[in-house]
Parts: sequence; structure tokens; C-alpha cells
Amino acid sequence: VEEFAPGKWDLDTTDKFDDYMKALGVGMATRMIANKLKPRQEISVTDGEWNIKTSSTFKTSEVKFRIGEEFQETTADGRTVKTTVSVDGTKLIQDQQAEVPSKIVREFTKDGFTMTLTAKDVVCTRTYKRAP
Ligand code: DKA
Repeated sequence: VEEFAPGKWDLDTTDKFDDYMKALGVGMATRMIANKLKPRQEISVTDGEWNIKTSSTFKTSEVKFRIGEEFQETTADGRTVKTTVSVDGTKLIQDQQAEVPSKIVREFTKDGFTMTLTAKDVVCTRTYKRAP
């Protein structure tokens, strides 16, 4: 996955993101803004340290981590969660432990990735394509 993941990626399609945010308890005002955003994710890996920077006109958030090492993450909507990221082939699996746990899987190909975000019984799918 280290081979595919680095680079800049732009949101292409999104499905059930509003339901996902509802499951996490995100308020209506933030959801209305977040639903309209087209974030860019910039991913890099340096000496085993991963960095994923997600930027949009609303907010920019950044996570830095090593595979398999738990860290404290502050999500874009301001929750503090305990996160561990693992790798399975071309998938990056972000496990967030919190009051409402969530799992975020990014499956990469050379042209894009599919992000599957799960919370409670909601499965949201967002696709990103390589930025021009
Ligand atoms: C994405 O990067 C989605 C990230 C999900 C963040 C949780 C909810 C944020 C609400 C502002 O495409």
C-alpha cells in the first residue's frame, strides 16, 4: 500500500455520508456544510511515518501515525478518538475507538481509492481520484 497511497487525491463520489455523520452524532449545521465539501487528501510516508492531510474550504485536519501504533486522533468534527491503523494488501484500515466506534478503510489502486466509512449500521462510500 506504501506504493499506491502517496500523493494528492480529490473527492469524486460520495454515498450515505450524511447518514454516517448522523451515526457519529455530528450536528445538522456541520453536516450541511460537510456534505457540500470536496476535500483533498494528501498522503505521504516517510521512514514509516504516515501523514494524511485532509483539506477543504471548511477545515483542514491532519493525522500522523505508524502502522500498528495507537494514537490519539482529533476528527474533523472535533471528536477525540483512539486510533490504530493497519494494512491489509492494498487497504489501509483506520480503527477509531470512541463512544461511537468507527472504521475507515481506504482501498487503493493506482488511479484512486475507495473509502468505506462504517459507524453503527451505516456504511458510507466515498471515492477519491488522483489530483490532476
Ligand atoms: C473524508 O475525508 C471524510 C472524513 C470523515 C470525517 C468524519 C466526519 C466529519 C464531519 C465534518 O472524506
